[in-house]
Order: sequence, then structure tokens, then C-alpha cells
Amino acid sequence: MRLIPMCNFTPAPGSRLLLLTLLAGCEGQQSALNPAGVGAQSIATLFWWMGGGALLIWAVVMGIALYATQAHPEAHGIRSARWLILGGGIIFPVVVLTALLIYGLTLMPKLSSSENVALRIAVSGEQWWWRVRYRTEAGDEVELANEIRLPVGERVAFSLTSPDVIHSFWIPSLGGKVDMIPGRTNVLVLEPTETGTFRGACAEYCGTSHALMNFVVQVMSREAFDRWLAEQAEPARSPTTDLQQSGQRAFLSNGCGACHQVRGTEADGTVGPDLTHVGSRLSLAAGTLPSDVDAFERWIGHSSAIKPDVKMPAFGMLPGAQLNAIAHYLSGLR
Ligand code: HEC
Ligand SMILES: [Cu+2]
Repeated sequence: MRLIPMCNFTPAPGSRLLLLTLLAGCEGQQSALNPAGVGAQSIATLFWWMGGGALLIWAVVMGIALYATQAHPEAHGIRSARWLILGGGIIFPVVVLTALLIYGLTLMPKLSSSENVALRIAVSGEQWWWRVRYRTEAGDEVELANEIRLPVGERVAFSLTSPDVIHSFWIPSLGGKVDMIPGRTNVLVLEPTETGTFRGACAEYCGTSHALMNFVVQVMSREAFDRWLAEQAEPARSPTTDLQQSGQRAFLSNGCGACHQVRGTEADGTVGPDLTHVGSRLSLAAGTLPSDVDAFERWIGHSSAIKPDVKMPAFGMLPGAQLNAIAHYLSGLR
């Protein structure tokens, strides 16, 4: 049951903008109406039943209202008029709404059960990025940022928390949203059913750059996932070219390591994202920039212009050649 036929029809020019705005959520990587997970599927089905129920009640009420304005006052006795009001105004809506409520409530235990979980991931919402921690089979903790990869068809439990303000973790294509509350750990269980790339967002206003904290979710086969996690668990690659080497020296001597960790080097800060494999990420700065040398250079020189109030100082005072070398070093950290 999808909106696709509706998305294809061509409206009159005047109403086009409004319709485009309304229907922009029909499809794509961030749509609750285009589900690719068990939770999202139930929520979408519930949405359609709710929408159908609302439409039905609306049609019946409008029908009765129209009839009442057209009918002669003598057409009904006082008794049948009373039954019409009782039936259409109370009994019918109560039955429809109760059925919808019961249906909605029966979905909840299934959505929150953490039985048969194959993978646990800890995610912390920060101003304005996502700290993501996996644990390998060997028990090592692997930290990355703004990116989540999942094996398809397996149940995964997210432990959600926050060190600063309330954020809300939401991957519309895979399931419902859950708040990340300082001092508390909430659990969300998701089960992706299709491979592909999806988008997650913060769904609770958390400060100036709330709209600039997104993340990429990639659902892949179990083998590809295991390979990826093993790569992420490795320490950082050593720089190979002269440019990358001078970039690493500039990175270490300008204090980046006070906030950022690059496993295998002396940089061990924990304020900002772990950069051990930052070159392999699908986006930079929580979905704000693409991940290429150019974007690294812009970010390091102009972080606060790109993301207002960001908790990383802009390093625009560094000579251009140094910024460029650091950008080459970081994008080589694959
Ligand atoms: C005061 C702490 C601090 C210092 C110093 C700092 N950063 Fe950051 N950095 C951050 C924070 C916090 C973020 C997350 C910003 C966001 O996306 O909201 C970040 C994000 C980044 C990112 C994007 C990472 C990602 O996964 O998207 C890069 C790259 C980066 N910093 C490089 C550097 C470099 C290079 C330096 C030194 C020239 C540096 N940082 C110095 C705190 C710091
Ligand atoms: Cu947030």
C-alpha cells in the first residue's frame, strides 16, 4: 500500500507547489511511508489504517450533515432523529476509534521487544553529531561517527543516550524514533529488511545546528558488514605520500588531537568524533558535507560558518598549504 500512484499524477500548476511539499515525503532515503524495516512497516500500515479511519468518519459525518440540511424537518420523528445522532455521532466514532486504538496497542510489544537481538550498537547524540560505538566479536570497542552500517534481516538493539541535551534518534525508513536523554539509556530495536542507503536525523530540537545533525545508514549483507567492521577495528593507516605525512605532522602539532582520536597515533581526544577511518565515511560533519579532500579543507578552515555554534574552532588562521595537507592526510584515513 504505497503512495506511488498519487506521486505520479500531475496537478494544476497553482497547486503544484503545495502538493510537492506535501508529497515530498512519499519516497526516498528518509521516508516513513517507504518502509525498509519491520518497525517502519508496522508504523506505515498503522498510518494507512488511521488515515482510512479518519476519512471514513469524515465521509459519514459530512453525509449526515448534508442530509440534515436537505431533509424536511417533518421527514423524521424525534425518535429516529435521536438515533441518527446517537449512531452517527457517538456509536460509530467510538467503534472505529476503539478498533484503531486496539490495533495500535497490539503493535507496541512487537516493536519494543529485544529478544533475538544479533547486534548491539551504542549511539550518543551530541551537539551536533552522533557518536557510534560497536563491539567486535573479539570484544574490542570500535568508535566512529555519523554513520551506521547494519546487516540485513537481523535484529539490532540501539542503546541511546546523550551527554548534553535531549536529542531524538530517528531512521524513518527503518522504524520509530526514540529520545536520547542525558542520564538515561533508552533502547530501540530495529530490523532492516532491505539493503540500501538510508538517512537518519535528529527529531528533537537540540540547539542552533539541530537541522545539521544527520547520519547515513547503510544496510548490507552479513559478509560485507563483517568485512567493514573488521576494517573499522584496525588502527589508522600510516600516511604514505609526502603531502599526507606533512598533513599528519600539522594535525598533531595544531592541537587537533586534544579533541580527536586517531587510533595508532598520539591523538587521543574524545571531545569530537573519532577520526581513525574518517576518510572512509560517506559524509562529513553529520551529513553536512560530502567526504572528499575539498570538503575536509573547507570544514577545517570554516567549521563555524558551515555549522553555526559548532563545538570545534575554525582553523582558518592556518596557512592554506597546511590546511590542504591535513585534508589529504584525513581523507587518506580509509
Ligand atoms: C575543541 C575541540 C576540537 C578541536 C581542537 C578540533 N576539533 Fe574537529 N571536531 C570537533 C567536534 C565537536 C566535531 C563535531 C562537529 C559536528 O559535526 O558538529 C569535529 C568534527 C571534525 C571533523 C568531521 C568528522 C566527521 O566524522 O564528520 C573533522 C574532519 C575534524 N573535526 C577535523 C579537525 C582537525 C583537522 C582539527 C585540527 C586542525 C580539529 N578537528 C580540531 C572538535 C574539535
Ligand atoms: Cu539533536
